[in-house]
Amino acid sequence: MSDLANPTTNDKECGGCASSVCHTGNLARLGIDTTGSDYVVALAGNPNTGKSTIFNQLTGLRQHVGNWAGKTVARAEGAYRYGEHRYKVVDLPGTYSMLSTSVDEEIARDFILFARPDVTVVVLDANRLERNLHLALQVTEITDRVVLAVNLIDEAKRHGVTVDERALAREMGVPVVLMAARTGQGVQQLSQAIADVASGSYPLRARRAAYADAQLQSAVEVLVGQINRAFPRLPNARWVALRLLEDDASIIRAIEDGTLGEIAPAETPIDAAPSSPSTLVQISRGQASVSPSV
Ligand SMILES: Nc1nc2c(ncn2[C@@H]2O[C@H](COP(=O)(O)OP(=O)(O)O)[C@@H](O)[C@H]2O)c(=O)[nH]1
Ligand SMILES: [Mg+2]
Repeated sequence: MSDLANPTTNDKECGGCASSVCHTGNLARLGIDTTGSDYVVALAGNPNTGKSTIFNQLTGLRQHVGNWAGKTVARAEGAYRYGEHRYKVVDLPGTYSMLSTSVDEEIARDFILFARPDVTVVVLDANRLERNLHLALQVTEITDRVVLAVNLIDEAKRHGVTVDERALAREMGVPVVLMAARTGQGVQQLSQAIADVASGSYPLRARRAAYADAQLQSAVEVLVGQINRAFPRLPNARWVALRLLEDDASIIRAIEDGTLGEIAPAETPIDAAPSSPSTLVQISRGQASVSPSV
């Protein structure tokens, strides 16, 4: 275990020093200096799972930690260096679902979907693993560049709950790190897991839902083709197609008002593309009434 296990020492060293570098083992906290980052790391998770606590441990910054809703109003950014690479970390607002229902959730969802961070850390509460894994499964639908940080294991231990991180990593196909972030436990291991995923040295095999339904499968394929033509640079067309088939109001709105195009600007003007956004929505509505359950 590194000296990160003793956050008091680190806090004293860092002391809010956003400008100076604080070294802790292989990890150097770079505060707000995100220049020259090699990789972007997003911190996602349900509210109160310890995202901001982990953000602070990694960057040496003091993003507000507390337990009221909406405390991470926008996304906070900071940086650290681990080994030879610099990492920009983005502390996203708490989210229960990638099927966003609030502005906060939309910020988190759009960042993971469209800004395509090199690594998305999904922070989970070890005491509410089942509920928290719902979000983890939705994120692994979008990207397999994921690390699961199972936090609050100190509390879980007190409640007699143990988490088998190897079994979870096997099931989910991504690395799992057990953490008690408030005391710094697991921060070094998290940095290593992030480095492994960022560099591609971890053999990722993220769990994906298999769509056995042939009708659904072909509806998705038709829509993916149309979406790619309307928004050639949009990542995750498959995810957008599934949401359209579900009649997801926020995605339909983003297509109709052009926001989806702004997120990932088209290389060719949308008018010149064979499929316009409004045809897309019509096409999705014309598809067989199959309902994907992601
Ligand atoms: N016992 C314990 N509490 C923690 C741990 N990590 C965070 N907390 C506390 O959990 C609460 C929520 O943490 P915060 O980082 O604000 O969560 P966020 O909403 O996900 O950003 C705060 O009171 C933290 O001090 C941990 O590993 N163990
Ligand atoms: Mg927070």
